[in-house]
Amino acid sequence: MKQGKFITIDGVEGAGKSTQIEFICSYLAKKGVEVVRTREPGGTDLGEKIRALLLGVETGTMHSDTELLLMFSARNEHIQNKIKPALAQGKWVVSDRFTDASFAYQGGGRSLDLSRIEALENWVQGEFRPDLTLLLDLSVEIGMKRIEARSSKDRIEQEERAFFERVRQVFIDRSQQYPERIKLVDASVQIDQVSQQIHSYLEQL
Ligand code: Z5A
Repeated sequence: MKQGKFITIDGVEGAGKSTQIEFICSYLAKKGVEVVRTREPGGTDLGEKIRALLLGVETGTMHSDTELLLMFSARNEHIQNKIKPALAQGKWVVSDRFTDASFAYQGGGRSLDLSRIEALENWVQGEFRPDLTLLLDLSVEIGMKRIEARSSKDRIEQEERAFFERVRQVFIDRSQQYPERIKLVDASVQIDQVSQQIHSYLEQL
């Protein structure tokens, strides 16, 4: 049976994920590929409700383990009810963030034990992993400058700079740990130059 490909895109805030997802989806569409665009946390009706709890400032404080478990609860819905069914129909799925973000934000940012995140990854996903992960790498300073014009920050965006430095470091570490899957993209350059780097990885896929 024809099986689609699963592409994820990740990075610190302001790295340009949303901008580049537009490029990826239109590139694949031109190639005649049917694409499902989605995001995490979220992507399903229940997942979007969990997203609102996770990111809404009105939620207030939340234990870091609760945050991690909610990320994986939303992810389970996403995989079972959206990602896997689409792939089985031969569609390609492009997700704005996936499990690498749990390692970076909850593992790096919140300093949770990475082996516990791995245990959840194996439980929820089994051997299921993206075919390609594009990691948009950018200094925290530039990323923050790019989004500072936004009127409000979500619950996680309100963290201090050191949190996001730890997030970035875990992303970089993972790209070195899984070089076959995770491709580091220099996101500090102009939009079309970022797209060019992504283009070459898509061609390889
Ligand atoms: N999270 C988590 O903690 N654990 C998990 O497991 C998962 C997620 C899955 C989701 O937010 C939050 O959930 C996120 C991680 C956490 N938390 N935080 N904080 P999200 O992914 O929905 O939103 P985001 O991370 O805040 O993304 P973003 O801020 O929207 O950034 P972006 O999509 O990467 O950037 P953009 O919107 O494409 O671009 C930002 C601006 O920069 C915009 O004005 C662009 O025109 C501009 N831009 C883009 N590229 C360039 C270049 N190359 N040069 C100059 N300017 C550029």
